[in-house]
Amino acid sequence: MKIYFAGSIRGGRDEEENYFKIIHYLSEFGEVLTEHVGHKNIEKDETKKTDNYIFERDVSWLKTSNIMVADVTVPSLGVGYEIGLAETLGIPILCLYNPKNKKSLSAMISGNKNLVWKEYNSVEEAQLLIKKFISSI
Ligand code: 6K6
Repeated sequence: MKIYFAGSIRGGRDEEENYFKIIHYLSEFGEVLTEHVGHKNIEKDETKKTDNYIFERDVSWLKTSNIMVADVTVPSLGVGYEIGLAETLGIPILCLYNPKNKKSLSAMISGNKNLVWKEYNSVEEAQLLIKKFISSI
């Protein structure tokens, strides 16, 4: 199974450690195409690539993915775009939202019946939600 993990990059890296742990867990279920989203040095590694290269690469990965898991705790234009594209492509989407940041979740996510969104307060909770989501599809 190919898994597309989406998480904020230029939107802010506050949740970077959680991304890393969630990606590590997801890799038990299949290949996480975007494992670099959890890397500490993504800003250094990926800035060697052009924005157009990153866009084309990520969109082509998304098109081959079987599921998307998006951490929507930190608002990100890129993550929002990827969720919209995954919806259009009919890819099952799980959005994980940690309310600790006190940034309200966009109604474009919480009001969208074509995706599943869940709150989590710990990585262990996120893992359970992922397990349930994967066994439901
Ligand atoms: C890092 C720092 C500055 O530029 C970079 C390199 N950029 C990216 N590298 C890899 N994936 C990216 C990059 N920018 C956006 N993405 C994709 O969009 C990822 O798949 C993320 O899920 C999402 C993040 O979007 P922003 O708007 O928060 O950057």
